[in-house]
Amino acid sequence: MRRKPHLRNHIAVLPCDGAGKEVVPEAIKVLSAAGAELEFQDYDVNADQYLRSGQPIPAAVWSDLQKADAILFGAVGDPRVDDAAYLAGVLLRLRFELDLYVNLRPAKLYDDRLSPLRREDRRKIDLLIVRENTEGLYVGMGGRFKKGTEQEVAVQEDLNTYLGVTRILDYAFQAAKGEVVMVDKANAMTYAGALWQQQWKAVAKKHPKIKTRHLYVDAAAMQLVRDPTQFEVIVTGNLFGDILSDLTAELIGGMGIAPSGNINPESKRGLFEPVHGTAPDIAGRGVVNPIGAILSASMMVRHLGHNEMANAIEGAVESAIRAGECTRDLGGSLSTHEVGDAVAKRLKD
Ligand code: GGG
Repeated sequence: MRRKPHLRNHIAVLPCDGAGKEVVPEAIKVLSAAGAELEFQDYDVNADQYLRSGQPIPAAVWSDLQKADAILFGAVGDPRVDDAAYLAGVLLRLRFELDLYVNLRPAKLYDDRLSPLRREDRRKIDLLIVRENTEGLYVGMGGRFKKGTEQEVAVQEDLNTYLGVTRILDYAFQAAKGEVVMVDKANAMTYAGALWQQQWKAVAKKHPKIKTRHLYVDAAAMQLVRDPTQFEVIVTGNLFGDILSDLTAELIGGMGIAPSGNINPESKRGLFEPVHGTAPDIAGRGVVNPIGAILSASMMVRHLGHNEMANAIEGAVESAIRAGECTRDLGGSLSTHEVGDAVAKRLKD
Protein backbone atom coordinates (compact mmCIF):
# COMPACT_ATOMS: atom_id res chain seq x y z
CA MET A 1 0.00 0.00 0.00
CA ARG A 2 1.52 3.31 -1.09
CA ARG A 3 0.38 6.26 1.01
CA LYS A 4 -0.26 9.78 -0.30
CA PRO A 5 2.72 12.11 0.07
CA HIS A 6 2.35 14.85 2.70
CA LEU A 7 3.77 18.34 2.43
CA ARG A 8 5.11 18.05 5.98
CA ASN A 9 6.03 14.57 7.03
CA HIS A 10 4.44 13.38 10.23
CA ILE A 11 6.95 11.74 12.54
CA ALA A 12 5.85 9.63 15.48
CA VAL A 13 8.42 9.96 18.25
CA LEU A 14 8.94 7.04 20.64
CA PRO A 15 11.90 7.72 22.94
CA CYS A 16 10.70 4.81 25.17
CA ASP A 17 13.12 4.07 28.02
CA GLY A 18 16.47 4.90 29.61
CA ALA A 19 19.04 6.21 27.15
CA GLY A 20 16.32 6.49 24.48
CA LYS A 21 14.75 9.37 26.42
CA GLU A 22 18.05 11.26 26.38
CA VAL A 23 19.18 10.74 22.80
CA VAL A 24 15.95 11.23 20.84
CA PRO A 25 15.54 14.93 21.84
CA GLU A 26 19.08 15.54 20.57
CA ALA A 27 18.19 13.94 17.23
CA ILE A 28 15.14 16.22 16.98
CA LYS A 29 17.28 19.24 17.88
CA VAL A 30 19.64 18.37 15.01
CA LEU A 31 16.79 17.79 12.55
CA SER A 32 15.38 21.23 13.40
CA ALA A 33 18.81 22.84 12.98
CA ALA A 34 19.07 21.17 9.58
CA GLY A 35 15.81 22.88 8.57
CA ALA A 36 13.69 19.74 8.47
CA GLU A 37 10.04 20.61 8.05
CA LEU A 38 8.63 17.76 10.04
CA GLU A 39 5.71 17.46 12.45
CA PHE A 40 6.75 15.55 15.53
CA GLN A 41 4.33 13.85 17.87
CA ASP A 42 5.55 12.19 21.04
CA TYR A 43 3.90 8.99 22.24
CA ASP A 44 3.81 7.56 25.73
CA VAL A 45 5.25 4.13 24.95
CA ASN A 46 7.55 3.08 27.76
CA ALA A 47 7.84 0.79 30.76
CA ASP A 48 5.95 3.17 33.11
CA GLN A 49 3.01 3.21 30.73
CA TYR A 50 3.24 -0.60 30.29
CA LEU A 51 3.22 -1.14 34.05
CA ARG A 52 0.15 1.12 34.38
CA SER A 53 -1.91 -0.24 31.48
CA GLY A 54 -0.57 -3.74 30.86
CA GLN A 55 -0.35 -2.87 27.15
CA PRO A 56 3.11 -2.39 25.60
CA ILE A 57 1.52 -0.15 22.93
CA PRO A 58 -1.99 1.15 23.71
CA ALA A 59 -4.55 0.62 20.91
CA ALA A 60 -5.06 4.34 20.19
CA VAL A 61 -1.30 4.86 19.87
CA TRP A 62 -1.01 1.86 17.57
CA SER A 63 -3.52 3.30 15.11
CA ASP A 64 -1.51 6.58 14.97
CA LEU A 65 1.77 4.74 14.48
CA GLN A 66 0.32 2.96 11.47
CA LYS A 67 -0.43 6.32 9.85
CA ALA A 68 2.87 8.06 10.57
CA ASP A 69 5.28 8.75 7.70
CA ALA A 70 8.12 7.51 9.89
CA ILE A 71 8.85 6.58 13.48
CA LEU A 72 11.82 7.98 15.37
CA PHE A 73 12.61 5.47 18.08
CA GLY A 74 14.94 5.48 21.08
CA ALA A 75 15.46 2.29 23.03
CA VAL A 76 13.22 -0.15 24.82
CA GLY A 77 13.90 -2.13 27.97
CA ASP A 78 13.46 -1.85 31.72
CA PRO A 79 14.50 -4.12 34.59
CA ARG A 80 10.97 -3.85 36.11
CA VAL A 81 9.28 -5.63 33.19
CA ASP A 82 9.71 -8.99 31.51
CA ASP A 83 12.32 -8.30 28.84
CA ALA A 84 11.04 -10.70 26.16
CA ALA A 85 7.34 -9.80 26.44
CA TYR A 86 8.03 -6.06 26.44
CA LEU A 87 10.47 -6.23 23.51
CA ALA A 88 8.00 -8.39 21.57
CA GLY A 89 5.13 -6.02 22.39
CA VAL A 90 6.93 -2.88 21.25
CA LEU A 91 9.90 -3.17 18.90
CA LEU A 92 9.24 -6.60 17.40
CA ARG A 93 5.54 -5.81 17.00
CA LEU A 94 6.38 -2.64 15.07
CA ARG A 95 8.89 -4.46 12.87
CA PHE A 96 6.59 -7.43 12.20
CA GLU A 97 3.16 -5.80 11.88
CA LEU A 98 4.37 -2.81 9.84
CA ASP A 99 6.32 -5.39 7.80
CA LEU A 100 9.59 -3.46 8.12
CA TYR A 101 11.49 -6.31 6.57
CA VAL A 102 14.75 -4.50 5.82
CA ASN A 103 17.01 -3.63 8.73
CA LEU A 104 19.77 -1.34 7.51
CA ARG A 105 22.83 -1.13 9.72
CA PRO A 106 25.53 1.01 8.14
CA ALA A 107 29.01 1.17 9.65
CA LYS A 108 31.17 4.09 8.60
CA LEU A 109 34.34 5.16 10.39
CA TYR A 110 34.25 8.95 10.82
CA ASP A 111 37.66 9.31 12.45
CA ASP A 112 40.67 7.01 12.43
CA ARG A 113 41.18 7.35 16.18
CA LEU A 114 37.87 5.54 16.84
CA SER A 115 39.03 2.32 15.20
CA PRO A 116 40.32 -0.50 17.40
CA LEU A 117 42.20 -1.88 14.39
CA ARG A 118 45.99 -1.66 14.51
CA ARG A 119 46.61 -1.47 10.78
CA GLU A 120 45.85 1.90 9.18
CA ASP A 121 44.99 0.39 5.79
CA ARG A 122 42.17 -1.58 7.46
CA ARG A 123 40.36 1.50 8.72
CA LYS A 124 38.52 2.93 5.70
CA ILE A 125 35.32 1.28 6.87
CA ASP A 126 32.12 2.10 5.00
CA LEU A 127 29.83 -0.89 4.79
CA LEU A 128 26.17 -1.72 5.08
CA ILE A 129 24.61 -4.72 6.78
CA VAL A 130 21.22 -5.59 5.29
CA ARG A 131 19.56 -7.72 7.94
CA GLU A 132 16.33 -9.64 7.37
CA ASN A 133 14.04 -8.15 10.01
CA THR A 134 10.74 -10.05 10.14
CA GLU A 135 11.64 -13.75 10.16
CA GLY A 136 14.31 -16.11 11.45
CA LEU A 137 14.64 -16.95 15.11
CA TYR A 138 12.87 -13.76 16.20
CA VAL A 139 9.33 -14.81 15.26
CA GLY A 140 8.74 -16.40 18.65
CA MET A 141 7.70 -19.85 17.39
CA GLY A 142 8.49 -22.76 19.64
CA GLY A 143 7.86 -23.78 23.17
CA ARG A 144 9.03 -25.39 26.35
CA PHE A 145 8.02 -28.97 27.10
CA LYS A 146 8.22 -30.33 30.67
CA LYS A 147 9.09 -26.80 31.75
CA GLY A 148 10.84 -26.52 35.08
CA THR A 149 11.89 -30.18 35.22
CA GLU A 150 15.20 -31.85 34.50
CA GLN A 151 13.58 -33.35 31.39
CA GLU A 152 12.78 -29.95 29.92
CA VAL A 153 12.96 -29.53 26.15
CA ALA A 154 13.06 -26.05 24.59
CA VAL A 155 12.40 -25.52 20.89
CA GLN A 156 12.99 -22.22 19.05
CA GLU A 157 12.01 -22.28 15.40
CA ASP A 158 14.02 -20.52 12.69
CA LEU A 159 11.41 -19.35 10.17
CA ASN A 160 12.60 -18.68 6.62
CA THR A 161 10.11 -18.10 3.81
CA TYR A 162 10.61 -17.96 0.06
CA LEU A 163 9.12 -14.44 0.02
CA GLY A 164 11.13 -13.23 3.01
CA VAL A 165 14.46 -14.55 1.79
CA THR A 166 13.93 -13.40 -1.80
CA ARG A 167 12.89 -9.85 -0.96
CA ILE A 168 15.78 -9.18 1.40
CA LEU A 169 18.28 -10.51 -1.15
CA ASP A 170 16.65 -8.34 -3.82
CA TYR A 171 16.97 -5.28 -1.60
CA ALA A 172 20.67 -5.95 -0.95
CA PHE A 173 21.41 -6.08 -4.68
CA GLN A 174 19.55 -2.82 -5.19
CA ALA A 175 21.58 -1.19 -2.38
CA ALA A 176 24.95 -2.32 -3.75
CA LYS A 177 27.12 -0.63 -6.36
CA GLY A 178 29.87 -3.25 -6.60
CA GLU A 179 29.50 -6.38 -4.50
CA VAL A 180 27.08 -8.18 -2.21
CA VAL A 181 28.31 -10.74 0.31
CA MET A 182 25.67 -13.20 1.52
CA VAL A 183 26.23 -14.63 4.99
CA ASP A 184 24.56 -17.77 6.33
CA LYS A 185 25.41 -21.03 8.06
CA ALA A 186 24.19 -23.37 5.33
CA ASN A 187 26.73 -26.06 6.24
CA ALA A 188 25.11 -26.57 9.66
CA MET A 189 21.60 -25.14 9.25
CA THR A 190 20.93 -27.13 6.13
CA TYR A 191 17.20 -26.59 5.48
CA ALA A 192 17.10 -22.84 5.95
CA GLY A 193 20.54 -22.61 4.36
CA ALA A 194 19.36 -24.43 1.24
CA LEU A 195 16.54 -21.92 0.73
CA TRP A 196 18.92 -18.98 1.19
CA GLN A 197 21.46 -20.55 -1.20
CA GLN A 198 18.80 -21.31 -3.82
CA GLN A 199 17.37 -17.78 -3.78
CA TRP A 200 20.81 -16.18 -3.54
CA LYS A 201 21.74 -17.79 -6.86
CA ALA A 202 18.37 -16.92 -8.42
CA VAL A 203 18.43 -13.27 -7.34
CA ALA A 204 22.12 -12.86 -8.27
CA LYS A 205 21.26 -13.88 -11.85
CA LYS A 206 18.96 -10.84 -12.08
CA HIS A 207 21.88 -8.53 -11.15
CA PRO A 208 24.76 -9.63 -13.39
CA LYS A 209 26.69 -6.36 -12.91
CA ILE A 210 27.00 -6.85 -9.13
CA LYS A 211 29.76 -9.16 -7.90
CA THR A 212 28.77 -11.84 -5.41
CA ARG A 213 30.53 -13.65 -2.59
CA HIS A 214 29.27 -16.08 0.02
CA LEU A 215 30.66 -16.52 3.54
CA TYR A 216 29.61 -18.67 6.44
CA VAL A 217 28.86 -16.48 9.45
CA ASP A 218 31.92 -17.62 11.42
CA ALA A 219 34.21 -16.73 8.51
CA ALA A 220 32.36 -13.42 8.05
CA ALA A 221 33.01 -12.47 11.70
CA MET A 222 36.70 -13.29 11.26
CA GLN A 223 36.97 -11.34 7.98
CA LEU A 224 35.18 -8.31 9.47
CA VAL A 225 37.82 -8.05 12.16
CA ARG A 226 40.73 -8.91 9.84
CA ASP A 227 39.82 -6.41 7.10
CA PRO A 228 36.40 -4.68 7.16
CA THR A 229 37.36 -2.53 4.16
CA GLN A 230 36.75 -5.55 1.89
CA PHE A 231 32.97 -5.26 2.45
CA GLU A 232 30.39 -3.01 0.80
CA VAL A 233 27.02 -4.74 1.38
CA ILE A 234 26.47 -7.79 3.57
CA VAL A 235 23.06 -9.47 3.46
CA THR A 236 22.06 -11.97 6.09
CA GLY A 237 19.30 -13.33 8.33
CA ASN A 238 17.85 -11.77 11.46
CA LEU A 239 20.11 -13.29 14.14
CA PHE A 240 23.39 -13.13 12.22
CA GLY A 241 22.63 -9.52 11.22
CA ASP A 242 22.00 -8.59 14.84
CA ILE A 243 25.29 -10.11 15.99
CA LEU A 244 27.51 -8.95 13.13
CA SER A 245 26.20 -5.39 13.40
CA ASP A 246 27.29 -5.17 17.04
CA LEU A 247 30.71 -6.24 15.86
CA THR A 248 30.76 -3.60 13.09
CA ALA A 249 29.56 -0.96 15.59
CA GLU A 250 32.66 -1.63 17.68
CA LEU A 251 34.84 -1.24 14.59
CA ILE A 252 33.63 2.35 14.11
CA GLY A 253 33.70 3.59 17.70
CA GLY A 254 31.16 1.58 19.66
CA MET A 255 27.45 1.08 20.16
CA GLY A 256 26.82 4.75 20.90
CA ILE A 257 27.57 5.78 17.34
CA ALA A 258 25.75 3.09 15.35
CA PRO A 259 22.48 4.00 13.57
CA SER A 260 19.82 1.83 11.99
CA GLY A 261 16.72 1.95 9.87
CA ASN A 262 13.88 -0.56 9.73
CA ILE A 263 12.08 -0.04 6.44
CA ASN A 264 9.61 -1.43 3.99
CA PRO A 265 10.73 -0.27 0.53
CA GLU A 266 7.28 -0.85 -0.98
CA SER A 267 4.97 0.79 1.59
CA LYS A 268 7.73 3.33 2.42
CA ARG A 269 7.10 2.85 6.12
CA GLY A 270 10.15 3.21 8.33
CA LEU A 271 11.32 3.14 11.93
CA PHE A 272 14.72 4.63 12.73
CA GLU A 273 16.61 3.89 15.95
CA PRO A 274 20.10 3.79 17.35
CA VAL A 275 21.45 0.25 17.51
CA HIS A 276 22.12 0.64 21.23
CA GLY A 277 19.66 -0.27 23.94
CA THR A 278 18.62 1.61 27.07
CA ALA A 279 22.12 1.57 28.63
CA PRO A 280 20.87 1.29 32.26
CA ASP A 281 24.45 1.55 33.57
CA ILE A 282 24.88 5.14 32.30
CA ALA A 283 21.36 6.39 31.48
CA GLY A 284 20.05 9.48 33.30
CA ARG A 285 23.43 11.05 33.92
CA GLY A 286 23.71 13.12 30.74
CA VAL A 287 26.62 11.14 29.34
CA VAL A 288 24.92 8.89 26.78
CA ASN A 289 26.19 9.33 23.23
CA PRO A 290 23.43 10.79 20.99
CA ILE A 291 25.31 10.23 17.70
CA GLY A 292 23.63 6.86 16.99
CA ALA A 293 20.23 8.54 17.32
CA ILE A 294 21.31 11.59 15.29
CA LEU A 295 22.63 9.39 12.47
CA SER A 296 19.39 7.37 12.61
CA ALA A 297 17.47 10.63 12.15
CA SER A 298 19.68 11.35 9.15
CA MET A 299 18.77 7.94 7.72
CA MET A 300 15.12 8.85 8.31
CA VAL A 301 15.27 12.08 6.30
CA ARG A 302 17.17 10.27 3.54
CA HIS A 303 14.39 7.68 3.49
CA LEU A 304 11.85 10.52 3.22
CA GLY A 305 13.69 11.82 0.16
CA HIS A 306 15.84 14.60 1.67
CA ASN A 307 19.29 13.44 0.58
CA GLU A 308 21.01 16.81 0.90
CA MET A 309 19.79 17.24 4.46
CA ALA A 310 20.95 13.73 5.35
CA ASN A 311 24.39 14.45 3.88
CA ALA A 312 24.57 17.73 5.82
CA ILE A 313 23.74 15.99 9.12
CA GLU A 314 26.35 13.29 8.50
CA GLY A 315 28.90 15.97 7.61
CA ALA A 316 28.15 17.85 10.83
CA VAL A 317 28.49 14.66 12.87
CA GLU A 318 31.81 13.86 11.22
CA SER A 319 33.09 17.38 11.85
CA ALA A 320 32.06 17.31 15.54
CA ILE A 321 33.69 13.90 16.05
CA ARG A 322 36.91 14.98 14.34
CA ALA A 323 37.02 18.10 16.51
CA GLY A 324 36.75 15.90 19.60
CA GLU A 325 33.34 17.38 20.45
CA CYS A 326 31.85 14.13 21.64
CA THR A 327 30.94 12.12 24.70
CA ARG A 328 33.53 10.24 26.73
CA ASP A 329 32.94 6.88 24.99
CA LEU A 330 34.47 8.53 21.90
CA GLY A 331 37.27 10.13 23.88
CA GLY A 332 35.58 13.50 24.47
CA SER A 333 34.20 15.16 27.56
CA LEU A 334 30.88 16.65 26.38
CA SER A 335 27.46 15.81 27.76
CA THR A 336 24.63 14.37 25.68
CA HIS A 337 23.09 17.86 25.25
CA GLU A 338 26.41 19.45 24.37
CA VAL A 339 27.04 16.92 21.59
CA GLY A 340 23.58 17.68 20.20
CA ASP A 341 24.45 21.39 20.36
CA ALA A 342 27.83 20.84 18.69
CA VAL A 343 26.24 19.03 15.74
CA ALA A 344 23.29 21.49 15.53
CA LYS A 345 25.64 24.50 15.57
CA ARG A 346 27.47 23.21 12.49
CA LEU A 347 24.19 22.95 10.61
CA LYS A 348 23.14 26.49 11.50
CA ASP A 349 26.52 28.15 10.72
N1 GGG B 1 17.31 0.79 19.92
C1 GGG B 1 17.47 -0.59 20.08
C2 GGG B 1 16.63 -1.20 21.15
O1 GGG B 1 15.80 -0.56 21.76
N2 GGG B 1 16.83 -2.49 21.38
C3 GGG B 1 16.14 -3.17 22.39
C4 GGG B 1 17.05 -3.71 23.42
O2 GGG B 1 18.14 -4.12 23.12
N3 GGG B 1 16.61 -3.69 24.67
C5 GGG B 1 17.35 -4.17 25.79
C6 GGG B 1 17.89 -3.06 26.66
O3 GGG B 1 17.76 -1.89 26.34
O4 GGG B 1 18.46 -3.35 27.70
